[in-house]
Amino acid sequence: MANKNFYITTPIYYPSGNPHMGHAYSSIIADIIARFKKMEGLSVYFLTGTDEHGLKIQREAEKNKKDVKLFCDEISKKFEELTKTLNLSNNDFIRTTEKRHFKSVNEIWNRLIKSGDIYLGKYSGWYSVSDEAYYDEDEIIEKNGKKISQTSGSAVDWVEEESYFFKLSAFQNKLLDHYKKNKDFILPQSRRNEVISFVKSGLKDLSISRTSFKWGINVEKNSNHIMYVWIDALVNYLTSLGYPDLKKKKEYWDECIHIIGKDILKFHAVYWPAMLMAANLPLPRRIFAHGWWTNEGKKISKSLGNAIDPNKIINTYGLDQFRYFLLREVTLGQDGDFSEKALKNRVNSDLSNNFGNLVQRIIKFLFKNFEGVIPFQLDSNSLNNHPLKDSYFLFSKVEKLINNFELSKGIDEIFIFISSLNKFMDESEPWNMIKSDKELTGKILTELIEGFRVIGIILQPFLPIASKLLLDTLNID
Ligand code: ME8
Repeated sequence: MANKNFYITTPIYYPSGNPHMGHAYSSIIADIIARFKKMEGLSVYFLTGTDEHGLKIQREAEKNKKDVKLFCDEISKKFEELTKTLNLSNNDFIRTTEKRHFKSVNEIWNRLIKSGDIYLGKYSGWYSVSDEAYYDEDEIIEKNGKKISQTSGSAVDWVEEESYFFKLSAFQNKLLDHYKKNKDFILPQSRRNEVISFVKSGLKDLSISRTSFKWGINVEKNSNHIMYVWIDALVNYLTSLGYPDLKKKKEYWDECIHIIGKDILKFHAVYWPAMLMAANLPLPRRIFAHGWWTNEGKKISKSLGNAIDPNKIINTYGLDQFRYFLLREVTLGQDGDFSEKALKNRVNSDLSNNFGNLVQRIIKFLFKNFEGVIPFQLDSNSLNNHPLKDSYFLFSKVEKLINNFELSKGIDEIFIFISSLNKFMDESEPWNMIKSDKELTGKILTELIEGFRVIGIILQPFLPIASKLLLDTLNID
């Protein structure tokens, strides 16, 4: 029997600034999959939250002249509010400053000590506070007299201090073996290939503690060391399930999918599985890295001040409209470019013209001519060459696509069906037909409304508001 549990996570976001469209994107992808899995009858656990430690957050709080915990409280609240605005179906919102998380992180650290995978040494190298990441010399370039990371463009500082290390190098072959045996552990395949060549090129031990600042989880037995924020952050996925006590929710962990942006793939696909291997814990099932959004061709960045506020977009265009655009505009896994013009086009042509008008016209017509009562008894055997016939295969088609992370194609299929209903309506012209043949008109309307029923059901994970409205109008539970 198939496993009945399903666990899906978003990255936990840094509350260093207000949430923006990129954050909303990861969360919406995870929400659609979570809702779809629920519809399939699985017991779903969906986690999101905020990643609150590290020098980046400490500095941001200092810049704002705020106590760092109060600063996190304030911004984390905005991320939590966004889960409501986005109507996310998450079961938990985790904050890494919570007590439960300290307990869980300490347990992992102690396990790594016990397995002999942590040792004390001295780190000297480049570190980017903005990326909370270490870089090798060959990843650094000079721009306007400043050292920056070649991949992210963020400034780097030279760091030299005592540090604990994780023996990442010892896991190179085990990781490669895992990728080989689990072909869809990292998706899309192009990202998998990137990770494999990165790991093949050789892994160095990872510095996992710092002594030069205070905002983080102290190493219990050597408290002037603060754990590296990524070691702390990744463990959140276990904390939420009750770790170290996994008794109640272990089955979720076995079915875990991490949805992340491509920027944090190395942490999830290399560091995290190695940590889990060292701690003798099972690995997540899959890691899916989606692409990156730009704003009218420009990278979204704090310095450019061009982050798109999802609240504003939703207030102006609506939540379903925003969800639809993000999904339909780019193939999941690829990069996309945001512009209000593109959003307006999508919303007008697909949602309003293709979908909204069809439903409104037919329902109005039904009320005017049939007092809102479905006039005909549908016989599904008489549906040869009828667009409805295909609709009964739509669920399994969309299901396959979603299980393959082809969310854009999934929604595409639904809108192809909506177009075929539009064509059917145009060709059968119920508004003319009613003058000569009320019975046949009733049959056509019934068929169209049956089509709406199918659409209303299958659109639920994608467009929760519009689908609810449609199903409520049709009086379908
Ligand atoms: O990296 N396009 O947090 P973060 C698409 N705390 N997605 C984007 C995006 C964009 N322009 N900008 C951000 C962190 N994202 C860590 C994660 S997980 C244990 C710790 C999304 O606040 C995307 O999912 O910088 C990316 O991976 C994430 O936000 C980074 O959020």
